Amino acid sequence: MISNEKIINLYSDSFKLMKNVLVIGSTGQIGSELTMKIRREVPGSTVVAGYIPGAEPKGELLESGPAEIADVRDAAGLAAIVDKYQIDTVYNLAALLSAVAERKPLLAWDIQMNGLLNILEIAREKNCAVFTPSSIGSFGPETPHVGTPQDTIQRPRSMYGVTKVATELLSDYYHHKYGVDTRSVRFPGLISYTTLPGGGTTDYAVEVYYSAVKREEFVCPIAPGTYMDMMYMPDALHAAIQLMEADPARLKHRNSFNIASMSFEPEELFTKIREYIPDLRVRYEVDPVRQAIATSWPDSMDDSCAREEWDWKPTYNLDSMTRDMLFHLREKLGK
Ligand code: AKB
Repeated sequence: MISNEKIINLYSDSFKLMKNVLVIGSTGQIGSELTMKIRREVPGSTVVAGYIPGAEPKGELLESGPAEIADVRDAAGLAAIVDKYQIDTVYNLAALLSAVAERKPLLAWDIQMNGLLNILEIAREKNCAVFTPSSIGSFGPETPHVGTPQDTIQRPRSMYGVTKVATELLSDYYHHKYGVDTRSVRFPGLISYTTLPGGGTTDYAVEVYYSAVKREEFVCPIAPGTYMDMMYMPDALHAAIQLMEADPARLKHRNSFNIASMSFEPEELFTKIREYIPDLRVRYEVDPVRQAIATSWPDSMDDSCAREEWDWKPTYNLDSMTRDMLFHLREKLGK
């Protein structure tokens, strides 16, 4: 066990800008944008786009930097990438989202838990910092739903939630026991126009923008009145970088910080979109699996610890996000 004093020294040494970064899951909803943002904005960084066969990087993501097969279940393959590029920071974005994880719980466990263990062991041996996102999915029905505190009951009933709580605990364990620089945020539902999410409970809040721009009827799987925390991707990316570059001496928490920017239920979102596309058509066909998950999640999280410990502050609200989403989707879809 490393003493507290030793850990503090170790951290002051490691308080530096990330340089050689591995993004595992670089072609997913978060990874595709995070990889490009670090490549563009962190001076002198090398960012390896990690992917699995069948989800190869394309276009700018492929052309603007190195790419390697990085399957979290292949410890030797990951260690070889860390050695080859002298990786100092790993963004571990490999995960099955909540609805898919309910259909494939064993695969979700394998990727989320065995994969994480591989990464943490490599980080311990090779001195890497590790960011593995948690989620509003780490909370459950007994959690206070409004103003959900940073430290509160976490008894989720979904496999996704179980793996997220275990991720938080295991990441903190490696930090306390071995001094591994693990840090994380609990992401709300993320809304973006570059890459679609796949199989989450909050996906409806992305898909409705596509339907609105394409002038197609939207079939909503979540019941009216169901509040969930949501966030626009630029704020989420900013959080993922800002936290990894925060002064470790200020961090009282690590795995994982509540971050929040907006909370809405389906009707509020549709009303906002109709301010810009008045003829948006919506029909409800509630999916019982997603609805049960959504009902068990917080309505709105309290993110005051993130604000205090590393100056977290979101930029977008529902209106500014909606204007930006519609602008970019019209361009992307040629509408
Ligand atoms: C999901 O809906 O599964 C994710 C999440 C909130 O973690 N978007």
